[in-house]
Amino acid sequence: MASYLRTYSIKAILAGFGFILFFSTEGYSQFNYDEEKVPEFALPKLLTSERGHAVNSVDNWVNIRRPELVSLFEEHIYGKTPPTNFKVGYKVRNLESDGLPSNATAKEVIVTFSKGRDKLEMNILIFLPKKSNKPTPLFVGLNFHGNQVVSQDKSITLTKNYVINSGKLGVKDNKAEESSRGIRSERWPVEDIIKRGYGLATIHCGDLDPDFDDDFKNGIHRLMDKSAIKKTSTIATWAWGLSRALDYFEKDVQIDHTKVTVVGHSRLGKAALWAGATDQRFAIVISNDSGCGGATLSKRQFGETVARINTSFPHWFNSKFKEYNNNEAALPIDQHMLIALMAPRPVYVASAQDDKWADPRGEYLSIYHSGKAYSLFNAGSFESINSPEVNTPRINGKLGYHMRTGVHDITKYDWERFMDFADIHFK
Ligand code: GTR
Repeated sequence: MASYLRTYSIKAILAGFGFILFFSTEGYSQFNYDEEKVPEFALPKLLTSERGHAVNSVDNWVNIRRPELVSLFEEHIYGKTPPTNFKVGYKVRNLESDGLPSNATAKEVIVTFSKGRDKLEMNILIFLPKKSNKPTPLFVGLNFHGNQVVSQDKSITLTKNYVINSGKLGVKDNKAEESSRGIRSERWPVEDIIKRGYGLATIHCGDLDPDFDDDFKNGIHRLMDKSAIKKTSTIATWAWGLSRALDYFEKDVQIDHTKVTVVGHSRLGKAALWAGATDQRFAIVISNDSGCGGATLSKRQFGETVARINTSFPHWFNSKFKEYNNNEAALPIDQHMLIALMAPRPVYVASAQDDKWADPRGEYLSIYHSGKAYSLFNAGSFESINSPEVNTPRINGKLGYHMRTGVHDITKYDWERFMDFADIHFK
């Protein structure tokens, strides 16, 4: 126990240190931000099967290419999704308080996964419109620092789990404090979402797997067989949690589980994409500034690189992905194929102009090239390889993209576009 605690705190200090380094300009300077200096690169062929056959029908895609690609992403990048052989229990706690958005009802659903005597709890915070007499379509996304950051309201449970240091008030030594209530409310515009007729559910990613490299000893990994642990990754585990939330939505009569949009920002956008790829029950998939290992192309040398992400965050991806450090050309897949795994469901990629680290151009190219899979379904594709102007969303069939002005963040502008997109497909 003592040595475990020691490892835990040393890792926490290192994680904090890495965070400071990451945000110092020095850490950035060695990376390429010059479009002119992007070396030529070749993308693997989306519509050619591993046996070299042309994939030219929906049938070929669904039965041959899609399963091949899911396996390739598992093998080379994300690892295996944790198993589902746990006993699952649900406990609902309605929140009643004046501090909650006036147009919403709120509840927490405590999902307990148990194996023998060991158990893990995941807390889903759900807001639904007060005035609704039919099942509500819902957005679901993970949060970085605990559900309490969404609203100042005191009735929301303050997470006791490890949170990453935010550089903002309210987190000390990777523990959330009372003052963290509402610190991210601008990222979660609950009232606006409810006004537009949607519900919102969020889960702290640290409930599933705390975001530091501990060789998978905590979170749901505690309950898993050793052999399975080695094959997974933190991104796959977060995606697994999103799917388990969807299991609950299927049982809740207030929620329209056929209209659940999975959304995520940054590292949690990577998780949203992998959740959408592995679980086709998600009706719409949205990536916000997810960058390297998310929506952007790995083979394009711009901003964050595979070597850098694997060094800073070794736990996010599987061990095989490390073989592509400074060796992206050898990767048999790239992220346009990940976006294509959403086909024919609607998918939206959002970038921010000044978020060069996430490579907005690479994010656009990724969704652009995924269009070939969407075309098999007559579900749209972008005509132009040129990125659209800033603040000018581009939508064609089931594909959506925008690049807003500003920095790495998820803003009211982003949410409004996501809801416009959901309106097109749901209403
Ligand atoms: C950065 C990481 C990015 C992105 C970001 C975030 O440190 O390099 O890939 O995921 O964190 O999650 O905010």
